[in-house]
Amino acid sequence: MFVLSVCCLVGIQGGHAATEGSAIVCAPVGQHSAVNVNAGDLNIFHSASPPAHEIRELAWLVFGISAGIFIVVEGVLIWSIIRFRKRKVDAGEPLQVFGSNPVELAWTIIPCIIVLVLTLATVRTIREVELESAPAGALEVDVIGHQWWWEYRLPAPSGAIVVTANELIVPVGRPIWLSLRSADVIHSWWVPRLAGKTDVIPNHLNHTWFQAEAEGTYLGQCAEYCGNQHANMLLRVRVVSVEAFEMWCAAQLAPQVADASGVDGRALFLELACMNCHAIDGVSKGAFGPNLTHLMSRETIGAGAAPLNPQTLRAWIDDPQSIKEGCNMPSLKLEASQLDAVVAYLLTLK
Ligand code: HEC
Ligand SMILES: [Cu+2]
Repeated sequence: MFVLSVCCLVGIQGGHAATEGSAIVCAPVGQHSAVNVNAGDLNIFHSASPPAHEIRELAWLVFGISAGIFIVVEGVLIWSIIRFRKRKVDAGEPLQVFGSNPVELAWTIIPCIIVLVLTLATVRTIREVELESAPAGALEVDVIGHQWWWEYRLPAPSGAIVVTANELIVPVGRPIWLSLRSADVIHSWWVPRLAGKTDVIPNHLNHTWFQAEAEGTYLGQCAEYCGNQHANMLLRVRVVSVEAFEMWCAAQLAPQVADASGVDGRALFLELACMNCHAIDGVSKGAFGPNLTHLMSRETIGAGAAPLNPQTLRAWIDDPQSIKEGCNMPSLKLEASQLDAVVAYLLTLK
């Protein structure tokens, strides 16, 4: 019992410590860390969506029961240490009890009831968190985990599919049904304030859902160790109004505006290896790296490794390893003039 209570407490407190605090996702962004794009609330107790509420309530229940057990067990322990401590005048041995049926029954039945209550509460939570199929009216989003970034595919109101990376933009108040797949190893999609962790497994389709109650940016991170840049595989869900979502979709589907500043860079993008790994609508079809069609609509680069701005973009193209060491994009060792042209082109991808 004592072990059980301590384990429960440590478990809960561990979970608490790991989710509390503002900026625990400290990406090593090197010299680009002026703005901390990853400061945000990751506290499971600040839930903002039905599955996250369920998980929070269960966490409190388990914590409450464990705390009760802890207080009773520690109380009796401390009481007996004081009551039966060694004294000058020996009070004799405490009462020795052998084979007392009431005592044996009490410490068998009470823990069984506690375990039963916890099991039932957990099963109930799992049933509410894990739905069999998409809730009515849900927006159905495909999520694909890659080492070390997230691909999203979601239908715009027109039915056309928007493909983007690392930042999921969804309308407030609408259920979001995620279908999760992996392109390589096991990842886990976890945005603590919206939903629990869901494993993203190669050759296996998993689902999860959330329904954000308020607009804002919700942060998360890959929660299953997936290789050397696992810590920089961050999640960003931007919950916006229905109108803003529709506008965002329209902008994502809009064709590129031909811009003179991008002409040379576009040619280089096609000449260099970039096009083999990256898709840009109407330009290239590479699928190994993130879709860059509307790159500049994102807030971060490299799945939260740094804020996205012209400086970090240039540093990234020059040498991605300087921002995200070990990531799967090589430095193509471009000359300064090539770098300028490619960056100028990427900056037109709004
Ligand atoms: C071998 C494949 C490969 C090549 C070649 C390649 N990239 Fe990448 N690129 C990637 C991968 C993989 C990522 C994602 C890295 C990560 O976040 O872990 C990436 C990320 C990026 C990003 C950041 C996207 C985002 O939203 O975070 C940009 C911009 C980019 N690449 C541009 C380029 C350009 C320009 C070239 C050519 C000069 C190029 N890439 C060549 C694989 C490649
Ligand atoms: Cu991962």
